[in-house]
Amino acid sequence: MRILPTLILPAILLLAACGGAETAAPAGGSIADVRDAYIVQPPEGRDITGGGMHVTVQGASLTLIGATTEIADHVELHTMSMDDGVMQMRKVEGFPVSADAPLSLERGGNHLMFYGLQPLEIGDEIDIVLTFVDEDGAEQHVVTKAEVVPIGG
Ligand SMILES: [Cu+2]
Repeated sequence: MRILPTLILPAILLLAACGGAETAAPAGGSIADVRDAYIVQPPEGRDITGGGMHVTVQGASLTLIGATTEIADHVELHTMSMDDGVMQMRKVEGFPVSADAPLSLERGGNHLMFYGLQPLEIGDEIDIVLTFVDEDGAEQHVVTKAEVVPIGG
């Protein structure tokens, strides 16, 4: 089994080169791992919705700076807070994530907001491409599958 590491390494480099790797490891060595991603099915006739996921990082901290998906025109990073008893969402430029402080995006808190959605069916699995940047400004892309869930679920 000693031959395995030498076989696997070129395959990883090849995937990273074409941007297709699930977890790309740049020279800096930080690896982002994304789990449990979901997109909430919007009410009928609406094309805006929210979504979430859980992100952990091994190595130096990263910042999530954006997301794209084929089923939405664009995706924003939002915070949510209560101002005078009113829920307020605000667009932000990035969410930091480190080994000590994982990032949870969820309904009622920090979340992803999808605009210009195509129709979604409950249970659909949607690819989302997340862009992270490290402290040196190097970008890293992570592809994750998000499940479409009902609004009350
Ligand atoms: Cu929002």
